[in-house]
Amino acid sequence: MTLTLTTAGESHGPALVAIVTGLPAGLVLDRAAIDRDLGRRQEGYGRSPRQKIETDRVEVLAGLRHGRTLGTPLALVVENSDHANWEWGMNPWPPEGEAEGKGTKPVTLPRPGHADLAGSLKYGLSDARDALERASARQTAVAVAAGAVAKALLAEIGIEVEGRVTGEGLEARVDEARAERDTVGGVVEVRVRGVPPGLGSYASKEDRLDARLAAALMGIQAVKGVEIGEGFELAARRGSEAHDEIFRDERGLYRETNHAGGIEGGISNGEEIVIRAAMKPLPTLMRPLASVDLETGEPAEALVERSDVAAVEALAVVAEAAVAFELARAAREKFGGDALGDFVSAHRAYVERIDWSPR
Ligand code: EPS
Repeated sequence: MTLTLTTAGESHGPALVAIVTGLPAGLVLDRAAIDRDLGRRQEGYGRSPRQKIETDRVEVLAGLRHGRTLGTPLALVVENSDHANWEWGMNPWPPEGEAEGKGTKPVTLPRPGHADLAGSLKYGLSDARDALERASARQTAVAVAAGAVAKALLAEIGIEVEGRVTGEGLEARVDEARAERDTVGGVVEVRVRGVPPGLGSYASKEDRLDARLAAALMGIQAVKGVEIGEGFELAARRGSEAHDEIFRDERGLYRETNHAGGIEGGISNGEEIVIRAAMKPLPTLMRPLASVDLETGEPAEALVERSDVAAVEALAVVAEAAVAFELARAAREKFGGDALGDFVSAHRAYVERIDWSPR
């Protein structure tokens, strides 16, 4: 039994779509909780004025009845309200009548750092909009909805996932960058409590929980680095300062440190999972970088279009969703079950066998 997520949708197309398969039957979903995460993703300092156009809400088209999963594919939809301004430019079908609204002029000025150039070359595009629309981080809205579903499943076995921005002074950095018509990135951290030892495996590289979580985070737009536990810092330490010694008291086995970030040998070890992602500054600058007009071959300034100055706080929510989804997938593999109760019972039997409880 595994969990899968397939998404579709362009930034200014009619809607974003996700299909989640492999959920057990009987999981209660709370619409308000999903919408709350969609709202959290839209907040944050430095976001584009687009966030005022849209108030994201989830629609469910399949797999749910009266708020309970059916154990069948769950189909989620988040509409793009902004599509109303792009009806000609992003019409799935050849539009009728005069070109009108946004997206009608081909994009030929690739932004360094965006998918514009590489996407145009790869797919043979004369309008980089065909690349940038799907490459856009707008897509993360529906991934957050799927993540909220994963969090509901994880909560049934006592696992909690929480993302946050690390460091301080984001607002000042955003204000400064905005004034200079520039952009900023940042670092987010996701912590997961209640994960028993034993999710993931060293059997193959595809099974390793650290590799899977890293791939989940690297799959998010603008993420350029991932670190688990003390990650890069460990490289400079001695073994005696880098590993988490093992102790036992009346409650069982425990560690006093968590340098490893809760994963050893590609397997969760029962400690808190701690994982960080570094986001590069967004590539759409109001003071554009040097580029080349792909139509004329002449030097030019990169495309300027409405964008965020920073989306780091949004990334914290998106990263939380991505980590939750991947952990839910690992939990489905370990505990299986067609009915929610089977899944919960298998988890309970397992933690009893290994005599583990969260601290
Ligand atoms: C994005 C550019 C901006 C962001 C968008 C991601 O969109 P627009 O060009 O329409 O202003 O607002 O993010 C969202 C719409 C969202 O909901 O997160 C990009 O190029 O990645």
